[in-house]
Amino acid sequence: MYQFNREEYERRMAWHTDARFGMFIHWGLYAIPARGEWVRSIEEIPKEEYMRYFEEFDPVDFDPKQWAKAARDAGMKYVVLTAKHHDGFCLFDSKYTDFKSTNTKCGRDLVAEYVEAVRAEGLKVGLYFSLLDWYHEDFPHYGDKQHPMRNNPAYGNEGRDFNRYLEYMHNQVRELCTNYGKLDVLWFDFSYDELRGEAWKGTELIEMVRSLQPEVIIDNRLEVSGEGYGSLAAGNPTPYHGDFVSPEQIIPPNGIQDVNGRDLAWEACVTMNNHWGYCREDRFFKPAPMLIKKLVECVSKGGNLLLNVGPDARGSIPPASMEILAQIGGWMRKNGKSIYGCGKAGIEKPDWGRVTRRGNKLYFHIFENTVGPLPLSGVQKEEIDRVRMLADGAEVPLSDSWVHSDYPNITFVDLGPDPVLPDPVDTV
Ligand code: FUL
Repeated sequence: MYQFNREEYERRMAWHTDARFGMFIHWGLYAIPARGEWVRSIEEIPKEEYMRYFEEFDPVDFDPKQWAKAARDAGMKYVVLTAKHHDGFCLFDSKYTDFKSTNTKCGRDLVAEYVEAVRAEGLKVGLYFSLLDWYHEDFPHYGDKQHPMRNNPAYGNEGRDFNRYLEYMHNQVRELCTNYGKLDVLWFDFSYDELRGEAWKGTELIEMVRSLQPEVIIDNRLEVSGEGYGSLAAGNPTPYHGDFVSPEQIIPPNGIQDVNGRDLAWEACVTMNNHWGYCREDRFFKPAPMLIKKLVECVSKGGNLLLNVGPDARGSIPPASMEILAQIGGWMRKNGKSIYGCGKAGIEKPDWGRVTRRGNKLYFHIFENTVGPLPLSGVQKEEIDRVRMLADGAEVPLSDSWVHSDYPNITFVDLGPDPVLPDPVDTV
C-alpha cells in the first residue's frame, strides 16, 4: 500500500516553493517549420515529411550558457527544457532510438550541454519529458484526436504493442535519470482519456525515478492533464500524484487547495506569446509589466510561475523574449525579496494591487496609485514596526491625513505628492 509521506514531500519541495520563478524552454525540430510544437499533429504531417526537419536540424547558435544566463538575469531560479516533446525527437543521446539530436547534423547531446550550463549558473535543472510519442511505432492512436496519422487509413493500431512502448518510455526516463547527474525537476506531459496513471505503469515509473533521483520533484501529469488537480488534492494520493499541480495558461483564481482546504504547491506554466514552440508569426507577446504583475499574482496565491521561451531553429531565444526577460530582471533585482520565499499574505487583496508575505514581513505590491493616502487594509497600526520602500530602502510614513477620521480602523501610508509611483509597474 502506498503511504504518502508529507514530511518528505515538503522537504523536497522547499527549494521550489522558495524559487517561485522559473524558465520553461520548448525546443525541438518544430522550431524549423516555426508554427509551434504541435505542428505535426495539427497539420497531420506524415512521418516521412517530418523527417526533413530531422535531416536539416543544425542549431548553429545553440549556446545553453546564454539561455541559462538569460534565465538568471531575469531572476529565475530554475529551468525546464523539453528533453523530448510529443513528436518523439530526443534532444539527448538515447540508446533506444535513432531519432535524436546526436544523429542530426549538429551531432551533440543538447540535454547534456544544457544541464551543465544551467548548473554552472547556479540554477536548478529541470527536464520535460513527453509521455506521448508520435514517432514511436508502438504508440497507439487510441482513437486519438491528436495523433498526426489519425486520419490515415494506412496507419492503424494493429500490431502496435503498447507494452513495448511503455518499456521504451521507461527506458528513456531511466536514461535521463542516470546519465545527467542530479535532476531537480521532472516534468511529465501529459495524461488523457484512459492513458493515465497505471496505464503508464505509473507506480513502477515513479519508483524507478525515486530510486535514481530521490530528491527530484515531479509534476502531476502522470495522472491528469493541465486542468486537473489530481489525487493529492482529492485526498487519496496515488504513488504517481506528483509534487506540484501544473495549471496551464491560467493562474488559479484562488490558488489550489486539497479537499481539507490545505494549500498545495502549484506552478502555472505560461507562454510569452501564444505558442510554446517557436512560432514566427506569433508576435502577440505579453508585455513585461503584465508578466511582472502575473508573477506577483502567482506568489500572492501561493504558487510559482514557469514562463516559457521558444528558441528558434538556430537555437536563439527570440529578441522579443530576451527583451521581456531583461525587463523582468530589472524589476527583480530591486524587488526579488518580495518574491523569493514569499507566499500568501493571509489578508484580503487590496484594490490597488496585491500582497505577498515572508514570515512577519508583508510586501505590498502597488500596481496602481490611490487618490490620497494608501490604505493598508487588513493590518492594524500596532502590528506595524516600520514601513519601507523595497527598491531604495526609504522610509514610508504612516499617513496623518484628515481622512482617517472617516476610517478609524484602517491604516494609511503616505506615498508623497507625486501621482506617479516610483515604479510605475509595481512599487513594493
Ligand atoms: C501541453 C503540451 O501539449 C504543450 O505542447 C505544452 O508542452 C504544454 C506545456 O503542455 O499539454
